[in-house]
Formats: sequence, structure tokens, C-alpha cells
Amino acid sequence: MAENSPGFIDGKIVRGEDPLNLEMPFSKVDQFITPTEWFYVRTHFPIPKIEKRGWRLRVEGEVERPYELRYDDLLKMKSRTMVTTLECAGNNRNFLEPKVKGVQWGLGAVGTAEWSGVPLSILLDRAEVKSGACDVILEGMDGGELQEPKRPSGNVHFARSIPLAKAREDVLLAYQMNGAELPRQHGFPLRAIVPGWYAMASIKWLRRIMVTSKPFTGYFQTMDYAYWAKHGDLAELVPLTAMQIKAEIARPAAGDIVPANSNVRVHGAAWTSDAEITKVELATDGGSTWNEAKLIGEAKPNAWRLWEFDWETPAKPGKQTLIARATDSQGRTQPVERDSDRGTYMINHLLPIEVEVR
Ligand SMILES: Nc1nc2c(c(=O)[nH]1)N[C@H]1C(S)=C(S)[C@@H](COP(=O)(O)O)O[C@H]1N2
Ligand SMILES: [Mo]
Repeated sequence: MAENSPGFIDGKIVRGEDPLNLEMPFSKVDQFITPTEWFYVRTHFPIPKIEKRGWRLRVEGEVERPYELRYDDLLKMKSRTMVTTLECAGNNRNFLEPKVKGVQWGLGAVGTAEWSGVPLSILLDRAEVKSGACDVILEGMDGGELQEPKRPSGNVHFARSIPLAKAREDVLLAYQMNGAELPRQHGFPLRAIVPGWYAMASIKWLRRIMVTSKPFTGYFQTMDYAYWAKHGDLAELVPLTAMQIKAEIARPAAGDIVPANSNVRVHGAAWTSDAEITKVELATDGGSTWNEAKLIGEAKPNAWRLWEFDWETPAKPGKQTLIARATDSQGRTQPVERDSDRGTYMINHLLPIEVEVR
């Protein structure tokens, strides 16, 4: 499909208009930082209209000194910049057989940006967190009525929690993306960036930070964005957290035609959580033989790593199946088969991409 056709908005694939869900065509990926205009957009409710002047961020709950911040207050605080990859927990859902409900993401509900803002730890310290606190709820300004049968009645805001230790470790409250003011669809004026976690935790349009003394069991970490962890016959609902290791092929893309008997550059990106990508392998024969790809560009914690492979295409024309597989410094790699307890999320099993040699 051409990028100016009706299925596209600003060069991104439309996966939903109300609420707005836009996917980056993954075949665009050939640089470490994803330009803001290509970055995927995931929303659950209408995008709130927020003005800097009237906006406040409330910090409360199990703290000695609850307070409110204005936008200007944030700009005066110590800032930090970091590069982080965000991936939607439902990325690759389009590849599941049989089909499951949810936004039908292909390869591109993922992107890497440079985020600047104030470490959450600074805001928490200022509030003086009480001993006994264990969880930090981040709440967005966006909300509405839910449709699913097990919904709570009335309005629900998009909210999720992070354990206090993680909240203090590396969570950033970002007001800039790629060196410019955070765009509206990405959470203006302020969003969280939770490195290494699926992006549902990176709450946009922040309005409240609430410290609690017991783990939060809100809608978006129990009824939604959770999976079944099995302990023998006992199944326990666990909120999604860390991104699972994955490699994706940017080019050639599924259905592409490549010349026979020539050198074709196969390239893409690979990522994991709290570890380094140490190896990306590529099979060009459907998975019988694996060749090591070259890791290129920068290696930064909780950011994807680009890779490439020089493929000597067969002399004989026909269909070829490409599969990429990543391994990280903790020895983790991707499963061959889909684990059905993961429901509609955490899709990181090996994905075959079929191309035609001609
Ligand atoms: N307030 C709020 N924050 C949110 C969401 C949302 O709908 N509302 N969606 C989450 C999900 S599921 C994802 S994948 C990321 C997407 O961030 P992006 O749109 O900047 O790519 O935002 C997260 N933060
Ligand atoms: Mo998501």
C-alpha cells in the first residue's frame, strides 16, 4: 500500500482511528533513533487537550508531603536525557493464528527515541515516601467508559503502577522527545518512560502520581495488560512488565522481490530488557541453518540494537523464508512456538518473513 493512500496517516499505518492507533512501517527502520513523525501511536481514549498553564501534576498517597507541580516547576528541576525503546505489548499480534482480539499490530508498534525530563526519584524524594510504601501508581488525564463485560462502571482513567524500587531506579518523567517538546499524541505535557518494560507502563498525559502501601490492581494491570503465570495447576494473573527479547527484519519486507544470485543486505533491529543483545542470527532457508548477523551502531541499555547481514541469494528463483533470532547477555533467546498463556501480549516467538527470489 502506498504511504499516501487512505490506510495511512503521516506515513504511518492506521490500525484504528477512534481511539487513534498508528503503526510505523517497520521497513523504515535503518537508524538508531526513530524520527518522531514515524513513531507509533497507541491510545485507549480520546487524546486529552491540555494547556501548559492550567496543567498540574499531583504527587500524593503514602508520602509525608503531598504537593502539586506546575509545568514551569518541572523545567527548573534537574533533568536527564536517555535513549529508550518503547514497544507495545501487543506488537506482532497480526501474526497470531488463530486471530485474537485487540489492535492488529504488525512489526511496527515499536520505536526508539531520546527522552528528556526529570527522574521520578527526584519527585518521590521531594514528597518523602513513607516507610511501608511499595508501589507507585501513574495516572493519565485520559479516560472514558470501557466496553468489555468485566469493566468497572463509569469513567476509568488510563493508569498503571510500578514497584517503588523500579520507580526510583530509572523511570523518567519526560517533557521532551527527540530534542523537541513532547507532541500531543505522545503524552504532552508529561509522560513516564519506563525503560525495559512494555510501553503500557509509560503513562502519557500524566496528572497524578500516587504512592501506595499495597500493589495496585487497577483495570490495566489485571483485566488488561496481564498474563497467566502457571505454577502447576495454579494459574496466577500477573501484570505485564519486562519486554521479551526479539529481533525483527526491516528489509527485505514480506512479499519483497530480491534478485537471484546476488548480494542483498538484510537488516533490522533487536531488543531485550536489562541486558545487552549479544547475537542476532538469520536463517534464509526457513530455519535449517543459522548465520550470525553483524551488530552495528550503538549499544545502549534498554534501547534496540541495529543489525545487518549480507545475504548471497540463491541462483534458483523461488520463495525463501527469512527468520531472525536474537540472544542476549543473560543467555535468553526467542521461543520457536507461541506460548498461549501469554494471551494477546508478549509475542516474541520466531516470525518467518517470506520473500521471492527472482
Ligand atoms: N495515559 C495513557 N498512557 C499510555 C497509553 C494510553 O492510552 N493512555 N497507552 C500506553 C500504551 S499501551 C503504549 S504502547 C504507549 C504508546 O506510546 P506512544 O503512543 O508514544 O508510542 O503508551 C502507553 N501510555
Ligand atoms: Mo501498548
